[in-house]
Amino acid sequence: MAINRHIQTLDEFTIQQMRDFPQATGELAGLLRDIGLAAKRVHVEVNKAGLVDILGDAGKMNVQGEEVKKLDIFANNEFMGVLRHGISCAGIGSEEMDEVVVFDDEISNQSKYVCLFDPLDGSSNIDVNVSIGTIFSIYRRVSALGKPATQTDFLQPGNQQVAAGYVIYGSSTMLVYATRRGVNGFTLDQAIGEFTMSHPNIICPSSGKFYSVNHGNFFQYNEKVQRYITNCQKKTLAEGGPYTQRYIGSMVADVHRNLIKGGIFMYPGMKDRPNGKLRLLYECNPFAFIVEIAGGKATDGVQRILDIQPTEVHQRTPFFIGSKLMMEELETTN
Ligand code: AHM
Repeated sequence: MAINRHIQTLDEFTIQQMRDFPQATGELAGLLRDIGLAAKRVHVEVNKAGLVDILGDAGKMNVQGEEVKKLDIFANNEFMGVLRHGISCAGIGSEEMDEVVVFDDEISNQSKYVCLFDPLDGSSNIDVNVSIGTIFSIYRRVSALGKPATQTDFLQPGNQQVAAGYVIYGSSTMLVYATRRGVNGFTLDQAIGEFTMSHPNIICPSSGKFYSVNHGNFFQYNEKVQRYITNCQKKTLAEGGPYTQRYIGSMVADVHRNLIKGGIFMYPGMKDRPNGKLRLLYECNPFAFIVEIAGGKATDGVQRILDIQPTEVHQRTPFFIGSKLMMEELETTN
């Protein structure tokens, strides 16, 4: 008898997906379950922010010279701890750690996957109750199983990602992840403590009304980017304009909105910072993968983000991402 259930949890979904592949070992499903667990713990702490002494600076700088918040460290430790104790991950790279960490033990050395994380993106927004997020990227190792993972496993181009996703700690907490089979979103049902399917098969609209960019840096951008931004403002009603500027300063929230509603997000290079601010491996690549699978595009202004061969774990890149037609309009602006 077919049972009509309206609720499908993240674990049920990933296991069901795995059943379509008889050769699957369940490691990826296990990894996503571990990430979901760490995300729930971070959700609890983010929601306590203000009640307990978790707000504010930790009093040190990270490897990129940025202030570290206490919640950054908490989130990093949670993801690190859960994955280290799981059986599906051979090592992780994180915004909060100078070097990648390889879990060199008998079980982890057999694990097929490595992960890269921004444990808490948008953390300068933590103290003011604005949505923040976690971003993750999963690769199949290229080094031999049975041995510790190597740096090469982490320095693969984004087009080699097996899965990528993000968690948004917003008015509700959501986990969105993509594999080559599609993008699906799960909202945390606090009554049962599970991520449940809420946004099946997300498709990014081919165009939208939103453009997201830090206007304060306008005169730091090159002329092409300035012209594109000005064109967004000059669009007539008949052209679907003028576009609306929406910029939270929390990329997870900005890109999530544009993914669902249609729009373009830009963090261009600047005169004094030609590579911009955002990190290729754990900020841009995962979003580029998700948005491309959903039908959108992502570039560094010249080439596809996913085709960039990384050379360093913490390297930065200019970043343009969003609805296909808006991206094409940017590309043809001169
Ligand atoms: P963070 O990891 O220090 O929070 O920096 C990343 C964030 C992104 O979420 C956001 O898009 C960007 O920094 C905002 O930067 P700016 O304030 O320069 O516009």
